[in-house]
Amino acid sequence: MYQTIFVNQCGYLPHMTKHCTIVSDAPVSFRLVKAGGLRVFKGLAHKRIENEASKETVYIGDFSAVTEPGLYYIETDTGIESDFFTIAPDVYDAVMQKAMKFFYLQRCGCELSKEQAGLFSHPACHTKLATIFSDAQSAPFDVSGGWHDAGDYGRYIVPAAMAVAQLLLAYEENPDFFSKYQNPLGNTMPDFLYEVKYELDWMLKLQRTDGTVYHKASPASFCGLIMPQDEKEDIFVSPISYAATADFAAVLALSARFYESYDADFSARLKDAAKRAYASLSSLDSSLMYQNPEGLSTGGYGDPDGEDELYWAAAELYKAFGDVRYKEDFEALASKKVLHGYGWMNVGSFGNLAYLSCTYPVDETLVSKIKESMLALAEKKLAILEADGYETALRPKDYIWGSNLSACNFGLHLLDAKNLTGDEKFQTAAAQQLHYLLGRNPMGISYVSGIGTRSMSHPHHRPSAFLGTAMPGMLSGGPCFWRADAPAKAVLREDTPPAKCYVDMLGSYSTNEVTIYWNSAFLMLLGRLC
Ligand code: G3I
Ligand code: 9MR
Ligand code: ZN
Repeated sequence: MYQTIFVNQCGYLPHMTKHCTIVSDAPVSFRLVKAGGLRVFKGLAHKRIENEASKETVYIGDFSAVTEPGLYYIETDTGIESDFFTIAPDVYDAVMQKAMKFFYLQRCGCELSKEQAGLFSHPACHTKLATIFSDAQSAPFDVSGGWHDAGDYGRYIVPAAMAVAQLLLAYEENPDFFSKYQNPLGNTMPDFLYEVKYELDWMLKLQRTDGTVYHKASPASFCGLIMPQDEKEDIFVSPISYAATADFAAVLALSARFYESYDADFSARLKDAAKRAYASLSSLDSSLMYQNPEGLSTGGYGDPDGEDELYWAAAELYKAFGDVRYKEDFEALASKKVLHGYGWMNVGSFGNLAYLSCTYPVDETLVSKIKESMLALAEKKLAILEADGYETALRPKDYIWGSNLSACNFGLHLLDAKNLTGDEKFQTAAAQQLHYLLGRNPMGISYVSGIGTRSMSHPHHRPSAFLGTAMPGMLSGGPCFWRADAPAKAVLREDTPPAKCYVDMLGSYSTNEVTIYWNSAFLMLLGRLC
C-alpha cells in the first residue's frame, strides 16, 4: 500500500512539536480529526522540501497546536488519510516496556518461562562449557548467560558494552520513566537494573586472569533459523581484543555506581574487574583490529582504532576512582582531539559525558573545549534535519547498515546540546528522530515491531523467524544504501534512493535485523524525550 502522508504512528506527548510529511507537488490543506469524526484543527502543509534521500517532493504540515489527549488521524483536502495516532502524556510508556522486555527475551543460558516470555519462552540455551577457539587443549570454562546480540545467538563484548552503557545512562537521567518497566523475577532491585545485571554477570566471565577480555563467545558459525536451545554446537571464546578490553573497563567502571546500594559485593567486583582490564591495556596494541581467526565466522565487530575506547575508559575510571593517571590519560587524548560517537565503533561521547559529570578535579579549559565541540556537532545535525523532508539528521550517505542506530545517536547528540544550553530547538530536533523511527519516514513504516499500524513484521531474528511472528519492541536496523544482502538486492532497484533501501524481510540482515545496541540507543533517546 503506497502511503503519501507520514506521522509518528504511535503518537506524541501533548506539548511536543507535531509535524506530518506529505508527498505532494503543491501545498496541501489538511485537518486533524479526532476518532469519531470531530474535526479539531485545520492547517496548510506549505513548507516544501525537495527531499534528496528519498528523491521526493514533500510538504511539511504543523499540528503542534493540538495538545488535547486523544486518538486522531489527519485527512487532506485531496482525500488522503494518515494512520491513527495518540496524543497523551503516557503515550510512550508501552513503547518503553516492549523495547526493554526485548532484553529479557534475548537472554541466553537460562530458561525463559511461559509466564514471562509467552510465545518466546524456551529452555536454557548455550550452556555448554566453552574452550578457547585457537587452543583446543584449553580447559573448558563457563561463559553462559548474557543477551543474544541480535538476530543471531552470538554474544559480543563490544556491542554489549555500548548497550549496557546506554541503558544505565538512560536510567540515571530518567529513573521515574524507566522505573515503570515491569518484569518481576524475584529481584529486590528495580527490574530495569536487574535485567542489565544479567549482561554484566556474563561480561565478567569473559575476562582473563591477566585482565584482558575475550572479544566474544559463540559457536564457530551462524546457525540456521532455529530456536536458541536447538543450537547444540560447541561454544568458543575468540581471541582477546583491545576494543573489548577497553570497552569492558569503561562500562564496568560506569556500572558499579548503579549497584552499590543494591549489591555491594557485585559493585566491588565490577570496580576490580574494570581496574584490571584498564591496567592490561598497556600490554595491548590499540591499532590491532579484532579479526576472526580462520574457521570462526560469526560477527566481527572489528575496530581499527582503539583510541576512542581508551578515551572512554580513562574518563569512566577517573569518574569512578579519581586516580590522576586516568585523568592524565583522558586529558592527553581529549586535548589532542575531542572524540564523539555513541556507536559500537565510536564511543567518544560516552567519555565526554563521564568527564563533564566528574566530581573529581577537571581541566576547565578542556571542559569548555569539549562542550564547544559537542555543540558544534549538534548544530551540524540541526542544519541537516532542517533541510530534510522527514526532519531526520541522516544525510543520503548516512543510510548505512544500522542507519536507525545513527538516527537514535544523532538524536542523542542533539539532546546533549539541549542539556548543555537549555535550548529547546535541540529537543524538538531530537524528537523528530523518534517520529522518523515510529512512522514519519519514506517507507511509511514503524521500524519498531509491534508499535504502530504498519510496523516492522519480518525481522532478521531467529526466534521470530522460527515462530513466524515478530518479537515485539525491536528496532529494525533500517535502510542501507548498498543493499548488502540477497533480498535487498532482489527487491530494490539499483537506483533506489538511500532512504528507501529497506525491505521488511527476514533474510535482509543488512536492513532488517535487530540488535541489543539498537534497542539501547532507542531507549536512551526515548528516555531523554519523556
Ligand atoms: O561507516 C562506514 C561509512 O562511512 C561508509 O560509507 C559505509 C559504506 O562503505 O560503511 C560504513 O561502515 C559500515 C558499518 O557497519 C557502519 O557501522 C560497514 O560497511 C558495515 O560492514 C558494518 O556492518 C556491520 C555488520 O555487522 C557487518 O559487519 C554493522 O555495523 C553491525 O551492526 C553488524 O553487526 C551484526 C553482527 O556482526 C552479528 N550480529 C548481528 C549484527 C547486526 O547485523
Ligand atoms: O544471521 C547473521 C546476522 O546476524 C549477521 O548480521 C549477518 C552478517 O554477518 O549474517 C547472518 O547470517 C547469515 C550468514 O552471514 C550467511 N548465511 C545466512 C545467514 C543467515 O542469514
Ligand atoms: Zn543462548
